[in-house]
Amino acid sequence: MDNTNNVSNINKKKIILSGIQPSGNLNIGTYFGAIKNWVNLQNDYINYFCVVDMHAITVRQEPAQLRRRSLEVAATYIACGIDPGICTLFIQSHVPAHAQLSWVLSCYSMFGELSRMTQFKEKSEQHTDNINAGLFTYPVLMAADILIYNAHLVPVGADQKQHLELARDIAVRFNSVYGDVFTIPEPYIPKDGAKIYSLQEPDKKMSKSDSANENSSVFIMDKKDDIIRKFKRAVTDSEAEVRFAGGKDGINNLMSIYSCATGKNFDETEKEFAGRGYGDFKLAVGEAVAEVLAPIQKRFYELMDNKDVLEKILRDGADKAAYAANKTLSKVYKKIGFLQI
Ligand code: ATP
Ligand code: LTN
Repeated sequence: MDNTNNVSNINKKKIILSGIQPSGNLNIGTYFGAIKNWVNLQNDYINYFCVVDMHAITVRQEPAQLRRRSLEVAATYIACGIDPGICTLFIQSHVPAHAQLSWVLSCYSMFGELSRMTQFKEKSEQHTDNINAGLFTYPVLMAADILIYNAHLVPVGADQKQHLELARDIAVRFNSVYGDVFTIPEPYIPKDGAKIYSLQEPDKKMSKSDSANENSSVFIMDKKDDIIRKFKRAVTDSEAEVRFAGGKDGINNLMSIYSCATGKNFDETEKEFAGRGYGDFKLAVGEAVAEVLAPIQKRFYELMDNKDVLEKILRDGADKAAYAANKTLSKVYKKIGFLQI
């Protein structure tokens, strides 16, 4: 890769990188906000998709569960349609260069800018007993994940926009001192599904580490009956009109989810459910989501029954990723003046 993107750009595909933390069961927010877009983009890019286990330990994880979830998240990527034949899939901690670059970048990241990160502020409030330094420097490691592959595009949900901006600022700052070392990455935030909200508190993001109310999130691996039940219980308003409008957070969220699952726009949905109650609509959303998830679940269980295959994909992925990452790291080490012998 070696800065290369500039040199032989003409015939070369651009690079995508993204990742998800193995910090809980994946929900439809992660699917519609992130993974579905990776799948749609993968044929047009050089792709790196990782399971960011080092980010996950910024919050306490039970070791056996972290191990299991790391494999499950990788299996979910493939089950959702990520093709390991054209994408490099790997576990973040298997490529030590991410942590090495992260240290260097932390010396080019300012205390003030890290203090402004909303995710840090939110997680500090949720985990008052464990406001560790990793939680604070989390976005620096994320910048390293991205910059080490010279990624052009980073497909994420809207909540990650601020972290992406920071990664860009760090890259620009570094380049202004040492020349064109890093590609400046762009976020790719989908129009539909950029932020899926909790079914119980529709002004809050549906979050995989929110275990307070099991009806808040629909998980990718939920059974059809549970999916339908959760949508039936979704919080809405006292009107009975399926219409996208201010003050109707619950219905707006269900309309977004319906649009992600069926491809129908809001006008079409309003017409389809004109004069019908919320009960009918909620059932239709539940059925549409269950239909999208059914084939993903089937593939997931097949993959989990073939752990050897999955582990080989991840081993090969880590080798390929490490090769690219180490090239960037060497270049950075040279630029900043680390002795090469
Ligand atoms: P946690 O709650 O453990 O912090 P999370 O649910 O926010 O995790 P991440 O692993 O941080 O999930 O996010 C994975 C990807 O999915 C990111 O690109 C993120 O923007 C996206 N994403 C997560 N939740 C949603 C959501 N509710 N709507 C849209 N995108 C989402
Ligand atoms: N912070 C991201 C996860 C993440 C990520 C990345 C996303 C870690 N490293 C690199 C894109 C690119 C989140 O979703 N919470």
